[in-house]
Formats: sequence, structure tokens, C-alpha cells
Amino acid sequence: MAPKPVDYSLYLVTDSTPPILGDKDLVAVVKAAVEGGATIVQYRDKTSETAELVQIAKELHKVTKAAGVPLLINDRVDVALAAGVEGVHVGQDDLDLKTARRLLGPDAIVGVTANSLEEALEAAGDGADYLGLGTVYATPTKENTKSIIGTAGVQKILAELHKAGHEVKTVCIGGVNASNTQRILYQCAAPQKKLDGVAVVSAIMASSEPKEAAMHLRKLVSEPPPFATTASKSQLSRDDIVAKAPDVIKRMVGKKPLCHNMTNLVVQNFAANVALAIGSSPIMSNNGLEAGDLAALGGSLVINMGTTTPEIRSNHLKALAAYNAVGGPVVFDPVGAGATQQRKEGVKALMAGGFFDLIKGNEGEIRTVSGAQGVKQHGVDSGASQLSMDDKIKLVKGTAARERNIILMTGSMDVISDGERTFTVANGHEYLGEITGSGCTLGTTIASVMAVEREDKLLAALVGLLMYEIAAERAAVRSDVKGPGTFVPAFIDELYRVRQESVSGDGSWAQVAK
Ligand code: 3NM
Ligand code: MG
Repeated sequence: MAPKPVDYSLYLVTDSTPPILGDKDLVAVVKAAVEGGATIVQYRDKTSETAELVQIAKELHKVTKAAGVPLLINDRVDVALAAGVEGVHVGQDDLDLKTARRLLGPDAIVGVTANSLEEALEAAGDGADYLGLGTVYATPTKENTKSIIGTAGVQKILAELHKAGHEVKTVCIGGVNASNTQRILYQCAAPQKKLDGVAVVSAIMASSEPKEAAMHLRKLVSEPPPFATTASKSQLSRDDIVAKAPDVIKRMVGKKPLCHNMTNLVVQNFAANVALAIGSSPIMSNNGLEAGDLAALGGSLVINMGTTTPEIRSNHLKALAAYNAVGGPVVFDPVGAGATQQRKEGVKALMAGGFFDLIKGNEGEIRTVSGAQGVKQHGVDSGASQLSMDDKIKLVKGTAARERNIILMTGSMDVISDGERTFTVANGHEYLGEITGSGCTLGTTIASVMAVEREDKLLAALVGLLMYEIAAERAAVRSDVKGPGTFVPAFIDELYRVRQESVSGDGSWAQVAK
């Protein structure tokens, strides 16, 4: 069945209950919403009697018709028929899709809720015009949702729908609002199939200015998020990286970008010194309320979960939103991610709360980020490896493709990928594992480079990683370095030396990249 020419981009689902509608008038709110840019409306009313449902549906239909916007009724095929509207939306527990279709005819729009891949494939196979995929994020609007599937769950369904050859249209629902719409559309997209829109209830219905809310959302769904990279990913060989690295560093030093670190108590001083040595401008601020002002300065942000509390998490979320809003690169260091329940929840909340351009961690941390169950981490140090190199590469690449970002798994052999291009890096020195903050300050280094190299963020990350690990190699073999203690100041010196060489046009340091 060929898809009908319906614009699903901003799909409004109504709610007449007091917590959401308040004392506003339903018809007036819907009128304002379609004036603002809602492209399709579903009248969802679980409480009114049938006669009232039909009456309200007819009133809503006048408004939507005038705006050229289709009106669907939730659940009730009889009400849709009685009011003469364009279609219905049925949930898994409502009248089945085939019967709804038979009653309404081929021209009606029939949409179905799908909470799982199985439900999506079945509804698509049975001829649904569109699917409402969710629940993306937990929402007070509908507390009895079956499962929270996140952007990763939606992406998986989209990929499988494409594989099965279904042309069905899709929107996602659950916790979608102006603060996350662009990111959700971006992170849900599978390589071959993206969402056709977002469905919202409270983001419009609960607003005191529904027209403005709809206008804003409509603008957001029509534009990529500020952090999205537009350029198609160019091939990157080892030789390209080695050749470009010194120039990228030189550019960073020239701009001296702000590198905002929200880091743990243990490494603040060290991270600030590393930033100064490599040529960026550090600010160590854990106050989320000033993140907006700092984000406006055009730098990057490191969010480090090393010392985490609920209050710190709320500051992290504020800062993440501020940098996402202006496209400032954000690096996430999920320190000890798998070690405690608090940290596991912290990782989930942060990843659901914003976009990280790069997530960096050891094997256990990246496994937790990937959603692996039962990851055991003792403390925040990297433990013994449990994965083969092939499995690490698969995990890093798959997680990066899923999050549509860059994942860096550090270890004696680092693995880094943007989901398409994957590299291993064998530089570094074992002393990095014998001092505190080496992972954290690698995050600072990479974020500093990302602040200036935004076109190819993977290149930026690789350059930061190489600068860092090659400086460590140089420091470790110095005659004045006797162990981890003397290694630290030598390492800062060598970071500085790599920077100076890059600025003076001597790019030979990068040639030892392996
Ligand atoms: N259906 P809000 S979630 C009506 O997951 C509905 O199927 C859902 O409300 C599902 O935009 C939901 O306010 C409510 O989060 C969405
Ligand atoms: Mg229903």
C-alpha cells in the first residue's frame, strides 16, 4: 500500500484531563496548535461519554479541517465514523487494525501504537498507515506505558522496518518536548529510515501558549540539532591523521578555546594544568546555572561522573542542555559507570537527558554505556579485560552507531569509532594507569580539540588521543622519570612540547602513531 500524503512531522495528541489541559478550552487549544503548525491531531479522551465524544470530535474537526490538518480519534472507530473525521489511532488493546480498516475503508488514516519490534512489524504488515513508536521516555502523561524503549529502541524498530521493506510512516511518543525533539529525531534515525515526526501531548496541551509552543516545535522538527555534523564522513587513513594532527593542534592553540570541565574533586587541578599545557583555556565549574553563559563562549564541555551525587547530576543535565543548544561539543566520562546502582542510573539519566558528542571510558564503563547487563566493576579503576579485541570493536562501533556519536574505549589498545569509521590506537604508556586522572584529563584534551575541529569530530578525538598518548610515551622514557610520581610533571612538560612543536610547524611527533 502506497503511503498517503500526510504530514506527520508535528503530531498533536490531545488530553482533556486537568493536570494537562488545566482550565483551558480544548477546542481553543487545538485551534491554536494547528495555527502554530501542528500537522495532524489525534483526539484522545478516555473519559467522556459517547455522545459527548462525537460532539467534541465534530467541533475539533471544524477547526482542523479549516487548517487542512487531518483529525484522528483515539480508539473509537464508531466516533470517527459518526464525526466523519479522517481516521483513528488504535492501541494494542483496542479494536484490531484490520477490523478498524474494514470499517473505515482504505482512504482512512489508521495508526497503531507499537511498543516493541514485534508489534511494529505486525502492524506494518497489516497495513497501518503509521506507527506511534514508544514509549521513548517515561512521562507523567501516561504512567501505565508498557515499556520505555528510548531512542535506541526506536532506532532498532526503524532499522528492522526498513529491512522488512515496510514503507509505513512513523512518529515517536513519550516525553518528547522542545528540549529534546531535535536530539530524539537525530538519535532515533536508522541509516536507512528516519522518523516522520514526533507526537506530543503535554508539550503543547499543557502550555499556556499552545500556538507558540507548536510554532517552536514545528521549527525544531524541521531543522537538524545544532550538534549534528552535516558533512558526510570522509575517509580517514592513518596517514591522513598523522599529517593533519599537528595542524589541528596548531589551530587549537591559535584559538585557545574554553574547555569547561565539570569534573570530580580528585582531578580538578590536574585537568586544569593539562588544559593549560595543551593550549586550551580551562574553567573548572560545576555550577549548571552558569553553563549557559559559558556555552555561549564557543568552547566545549567535559562531564565527568567521578564524584557523583543527585545534585551534581542535575548540574550536569543543565550544562549538557546548554551546550547542546548551541552545538558546543560535549565529552562524557562515565567514571565507574558499572560500579554502583547510583552510577548506572546516572549514566542512563545523562544519556536520556542530552547528546554527548563523545563518550570515553574503559571496558567496563563502555559496556555499561552500551546497556550490557551485569557489568561488574570494582571501584573506578579499569579492571581486567573480559572482551576479545573483536568484541570490543563490535561493541564500540555498534554503540557509536546507535548513539550517533563517537565512542572511545581506552585500554592498552584503545578502540574508537563514530559508527562508520573505527580505529585502534596502541600508543600510551603503562604509567597512565598508575596515576590518578589520566582518563579524566584525556577527556579534557579531546574536548579541547573538538572545540575547534567540529567538522570531523572523529578526527578531533583521534588527534587529542594521539597527542596525549604520545606525550605520555615521551615522558615515560625521560631519564628524569623514575616512576609515576616523576612521570606527572614530565607528562605535562611533554604535552606542552607537542603543542610547541605543532605550533612551530614540526609535525614529526605524530609519526609515531600506531
Ligand atoms: N502514548 P507526553 S506515551 C498517549 O507510549 C501516549 O504509547 C504513549 O505524552 C505510548 O507527550 C503517551 O506528554 C503520552 O509525554 C505522551
Ligand atoms: Mg488506546
